Amino acid sequence: MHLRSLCLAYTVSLVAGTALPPLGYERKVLLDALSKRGDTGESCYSGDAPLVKAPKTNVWAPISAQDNFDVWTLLHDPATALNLTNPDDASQTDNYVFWIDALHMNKTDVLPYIDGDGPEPPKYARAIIFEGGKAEPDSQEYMIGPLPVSESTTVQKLDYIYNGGKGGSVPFDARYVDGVKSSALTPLITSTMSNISDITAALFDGGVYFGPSDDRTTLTMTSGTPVSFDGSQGFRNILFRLPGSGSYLSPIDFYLLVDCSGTDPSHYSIKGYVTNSKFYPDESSLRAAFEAGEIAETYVQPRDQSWTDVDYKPELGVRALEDMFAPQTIELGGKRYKVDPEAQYVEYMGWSFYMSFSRTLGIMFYDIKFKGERIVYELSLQEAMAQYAGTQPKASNTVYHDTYYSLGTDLATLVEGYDCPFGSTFWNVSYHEQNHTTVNQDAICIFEQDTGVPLSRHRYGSSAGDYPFSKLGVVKDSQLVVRAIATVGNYDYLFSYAWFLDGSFEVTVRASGFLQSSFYYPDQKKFGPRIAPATQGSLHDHILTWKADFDVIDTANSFEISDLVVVNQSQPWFPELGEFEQFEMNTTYLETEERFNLAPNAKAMYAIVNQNKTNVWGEKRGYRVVPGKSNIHLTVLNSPWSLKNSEMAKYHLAVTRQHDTEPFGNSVQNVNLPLAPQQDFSKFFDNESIVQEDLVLWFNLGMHHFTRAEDIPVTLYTEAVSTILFAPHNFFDRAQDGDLLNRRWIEYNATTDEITFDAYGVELPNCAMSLPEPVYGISPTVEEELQVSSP
Ligand SMILES: *[C@@H]1O[C@H](CO)[C@@H](O)[C@H](O)[C@H]1NC(C)=O
Ligand SMILES: *[C@@H]1O[C@H](CO)[C@@H](O)[C@H](O)[C@H]1NC(C)=O
Ligand SMILES: *[C@@H]1O[C@H](CO)[C@@H](O)[C@H](O)[C@H]1NC(C)=O
Ligand SMILES: *[C@@H]1O[C@H](CO)[C@@H](O)[C@H](O)[C@H]1NC(C)=O
Ligand SMILES: *[C@@H]1O[C@H](CO)[C@@H](O)[C@H](O)[C@H]1NC(C)=O
Ligand SMILES: *[C@@H]1O[C@H](CO)[C@@H](O)[C@H](O)[C@H]1NC(C)=O
Ligand SMILES: *[C@@H]1O[C@H](CO)[C@@H](O)[C@H](O)[C@H]1NC(C)=O
Ligand SMILES: *[C@@H]1O[C@H](CO)[C@@H](O)[C@H](O)[C@H]1NC(C)=O
Ligand SMILES: *[C@@H]1O[C@H](CO)[C@@H](O)[C@H](O)[C@H]1NC(C)=O
Ligand SMILES: *[C@@H]1O[C@H](CO)[C@@H](O)[C@H](O)[C@H]1NC(C)=O
Ligand SMILES: [Cu+2]
Repeated sequence: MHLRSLCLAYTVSLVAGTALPPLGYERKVLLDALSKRGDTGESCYSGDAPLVKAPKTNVWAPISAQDNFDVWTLLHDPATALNLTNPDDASQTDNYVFWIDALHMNKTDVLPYIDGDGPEPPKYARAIIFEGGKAEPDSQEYMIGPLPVSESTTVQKLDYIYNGGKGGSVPFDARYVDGVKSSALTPLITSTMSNISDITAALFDGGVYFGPSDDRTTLTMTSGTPVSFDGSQGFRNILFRLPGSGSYLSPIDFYLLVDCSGTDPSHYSIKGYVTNSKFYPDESSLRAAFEAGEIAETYVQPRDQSWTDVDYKPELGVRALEDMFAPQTIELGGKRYKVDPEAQYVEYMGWSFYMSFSRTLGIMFYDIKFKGERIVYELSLQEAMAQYAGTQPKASNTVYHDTYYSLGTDLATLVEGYDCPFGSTFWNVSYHEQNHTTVNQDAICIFEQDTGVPLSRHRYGSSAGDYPFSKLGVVKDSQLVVRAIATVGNYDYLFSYAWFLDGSFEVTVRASGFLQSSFYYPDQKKFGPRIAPATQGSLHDHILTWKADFDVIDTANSFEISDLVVVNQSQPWFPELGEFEQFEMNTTYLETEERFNLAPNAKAMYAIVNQNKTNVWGEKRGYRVVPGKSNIHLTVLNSPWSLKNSEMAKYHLAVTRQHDTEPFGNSVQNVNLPLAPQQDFSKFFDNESIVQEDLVLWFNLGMHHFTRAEDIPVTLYTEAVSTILFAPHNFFDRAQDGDLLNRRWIEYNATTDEITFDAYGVELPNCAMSLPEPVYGISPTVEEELQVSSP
């Protein structure tokens, strides 16, 4: 048995070196290659994951294309009296559909179905309708059901999931800035910028803006959110940039501040201009300063943006042996997980779960069980927020809530072998736009991977041979990963959910993609370093909030805190020490709903336990919260841009009582309501008891993004990563590794000098393919290579 017999050779010869293949190409090549068996052995690739039938209907599944179409049709039926206009023809003062998605299922209705003989709960859609045609224009959300549409289907206002006081209504000025809303502002911007085109051309290397569809335009504009504080005013703080694929990294030093409250564009006005860190309230003051020579730009954005491309840059030099195919994860023995692609149901090594998808939250997990016992009812991302720091108007006025941008619709095709290992299982996601449904192909991948470390091991005995015998046990580790990548504008958030053999599971988020950067001001380095000729990397926070509705065995759970405390104690057998310091655990239970931060020095252990279920040792069965990398919360807690609409991001952890009326930590148009939120997460904490109740844990992952030159061209996943692990804690009577056959048990008898070696029948598959011959001889060192390649 030789490691060199692995079946990577085909991938080496067929995949490496091909020029820019279309997406999915590598996968096809691999499958073709692996299905062509070599003469000398069998393929290691054993095809698709075995199928399994999900025990129940996936009641959390997205609504079908047909249901969406029928809901769309019902909403537009004059009898429904919503007075809707086709969105493509709509103006701000019309009523039109923003989007349709599945409504979150009430847990109260679902549990009797998945746990007993209860009826399958009815499915509902939710629809956000922009109602500009009303006396008080707003956005109103509706619930439509039961589905499929029938005579009993009703269209009702969807208010019960929001606690801001206005239910599903969002004032016009806080509404999502769609094409209709942004084009209403275009004439004013176009006129304003046209009138100063001589100034911008002189300052910004010919940069002019005559509107989005004018051939002379050489600038592009962008504005952040929020665009309102409480829905009673609308504004836009616009930044101009160079257009192109690297626009995010090519800002110029020019900002336009606009008042655009209400639906009537004739009332929109310019509040002022900002450049050179100075504010000019009107064109004449800007022009006067320009003509007096008071405005000048030291730095110039390069028009050529090829430096922002994530392509091969030979000017960085050559690395020895890097032209060889890199190591890969391959499921050598065949796929060890089962799927029901129809029901989006997965089983792996004792785990089972259903998956769902929403256009705002992306992928979600339901009814997560290990060895038949429920651990988590729901695990889902709730928000991906980012808040920027900076003195200039755009950075200061940037708080992103990516659910606002329908993060789920940005899960796109994954590149096999690069985003996910070769041979992964790929699933599509689909979402609805108007009366049709869009499929994003291969946007979710599932694969099992080698973690590269053993799960557990121990060696007894000594190599010196002074023990009569030695023994060594070592268990192979691996994990199933479900992954998706959401490219929301500039950022590529990579979400991985890993399911471990011992009953642990881990959530990881990584960020790559372009920084939202600022123009470079040498006196503003406190907001980030210079990272390109005229670009500053803007300091910012990413905070991503998850909901984990734990049901440890059942819904009666408690939140346990085991705090390490140092106490002075005396022990009678050490009379000479008197009182001396010891540390012990002070275990308590959170009594009421609370938000809190992780204890410093990780001195507290947190666990969700079922006080009423004990293991064989009489200990309460639970799951531990094991913080990982970069468990942070939002830095600024009292910013007007994120005051009350970002409450979910302000603590590391929060525990609430589960309610059907509190399915989400945030609402999708909350970003424009910092002072009068539609959903105020802090209101969840109303002193309800959480001892042996149905608990929800909300946790935050993220990064304080201390920007750096290495964020060019894009942020690297190595550093921009945050993780959290959940691990069984007295949930079992012992570690769940004893039942794994992928292990070695080695015994050595010093008397007889005999070694016995047990592989439990699990052998390395012999695919009988040879890897390229190694290059023998002494090759140059890195230093020698650098001397050769340096000019
Ligand atoms: C229907 O909407 C239009 C705008 O699209 C509006 O002018 C009209 O007044 C509305 N009709 C009713 C009955 O509300
Ligand atoms: C979910 O529960 C809430 C609160 O009881 C109720 O108002 C709502 O109608 C339920 N939703 C569905 C879809 O049944
Ligand atoms: C631009 O200039 C024209 C002509 O002077 C003027 O009518 C218009 O109001 C100006 N636009 C703005 C936004 O000031
Ligand atoms: C994904 O979508 C493509 C194109 O619509 C379809 O051919 C394929 O069967 C889908 N895959 C799965 C797993 O549903
Ligand atoms: C969907 O709506 C568009 C615009 O109203 C319409 O042109 C198209 O025919 C509709 N599609 C179907 C399948 O009805
Ligand atoms: C223990 O006693 C020592 C001596 O009095 C004191 O310095 C120390 O702070 C005490 N530690 C704690 C945890 O109270
Ligand atoms: C244990 O924790 C409780 C609750 O926080 C606290 O009242 C008590 O003082 C702690 N005990 C010790 C020894 O620190
Ligand atoms: C524990 O379980 C018993 C038996 O099922 C039940 O009667 C009791 O109410 C439970 N206690 C708690 C605190 O959940
Ligand atoms: C919370 O409830 C407890 C009893 O359940 C009560 O003693 C306490 O005063 C309440 N706190 C607040 C802030 O309402
Ligand atoms: C080692 O081998 C000797 C001789 O066969 C035997 O007596 C002894 O029991 C063995 N020791 C162990 C630990 O198996
Ligand atoms: Cu960042």
